[in-house]
Amino acid sequence: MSEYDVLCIGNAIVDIIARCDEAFLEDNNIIRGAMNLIDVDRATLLYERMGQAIEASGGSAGNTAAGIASFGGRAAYFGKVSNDTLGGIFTHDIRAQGVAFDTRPLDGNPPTARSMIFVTPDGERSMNTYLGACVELGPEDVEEEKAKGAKVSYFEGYLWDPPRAKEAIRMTADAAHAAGREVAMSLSDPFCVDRYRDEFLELLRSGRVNIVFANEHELLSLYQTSSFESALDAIRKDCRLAAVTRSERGSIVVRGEETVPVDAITIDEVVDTTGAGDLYAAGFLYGYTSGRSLADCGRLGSLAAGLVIQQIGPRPQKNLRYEAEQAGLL
Ligand code: GMP
Repeated sequence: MSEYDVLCIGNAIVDIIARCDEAFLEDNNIIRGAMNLIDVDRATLLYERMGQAIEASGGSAGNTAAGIASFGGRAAYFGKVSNDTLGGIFTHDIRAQGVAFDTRPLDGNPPTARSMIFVTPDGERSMNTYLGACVELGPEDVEEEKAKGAKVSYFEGYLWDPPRAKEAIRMTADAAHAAGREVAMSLSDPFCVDRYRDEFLELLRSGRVNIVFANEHELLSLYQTSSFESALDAIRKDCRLAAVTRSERGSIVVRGEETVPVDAITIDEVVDTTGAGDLYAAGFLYGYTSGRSLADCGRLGSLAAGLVIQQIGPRPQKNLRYEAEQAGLL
């Protein structure tokens, strides 16, 4: 018996979200559509320049865990916050969604991570992340029983930025595999892939990672090619199961010789793309751990991703189980 469907591991971050125009990104040297890492001084500067904002719990894998719980799945989370206001908000929100979250918080220093997210009129999000407490996540935070008891352990590629989180991932993956479980990862961001390309390829090729989530840009970055077809062929060989998202063109799931194209849902207006990939992974992994076909896993991913981009903030306000039932997917 498994205790959890999915254990998610990631940088525990509170998002601070505001709209801006295109010029703002250029004037402030923010790479559009990317996750930009910032230090505390730049965080202060950007916050001073930011317009009226709203705060919402985020963190890529945290959003995935919250999404899985919203579908009715059993989710757990490892991530480091501090004992401060933002840490309290993060902890409240993820637990209120029904996710088991017991990572010991820091005593206040460094403070809980925050990402200042600027959303341009087209709905694209450009993130500026101060990692704060996340730099302290390490092997001492691995709750082995949770890793052994989860059908899938899923982590973000972003965890290669803080210094010791990768050690926690290796421990978790080994515990999971020893218990006959599977390990999944997200490639997170094309620039993150560029920073850790060789290590990510090694994770896939060594079999430490069994399932990979990537968007088109991350996949092309991984293989340093401009050809989607050749990148897809490469990932097929490097990883047992891959789900590649392509914004409004939906996603493609590949497993060996199998190729499953999945449509995106029809969207009225893209409000804020924050969380699209995270919620795609949530839907997919909820479906996967409940034994559904790859096509249905992809459809559940499309539904959750499509809902989260029609609202502000990275965690769906709607109940995903209800929405999936209404859509005839559950
Ligand atoms: O990016 C992950 C997923 O989010 C995609 O596979 C789509 O399901 C969804 N998505 C992201 N951007 C868009 C968009 O612009 N339009 C639509 N319809 N879906 C999107």
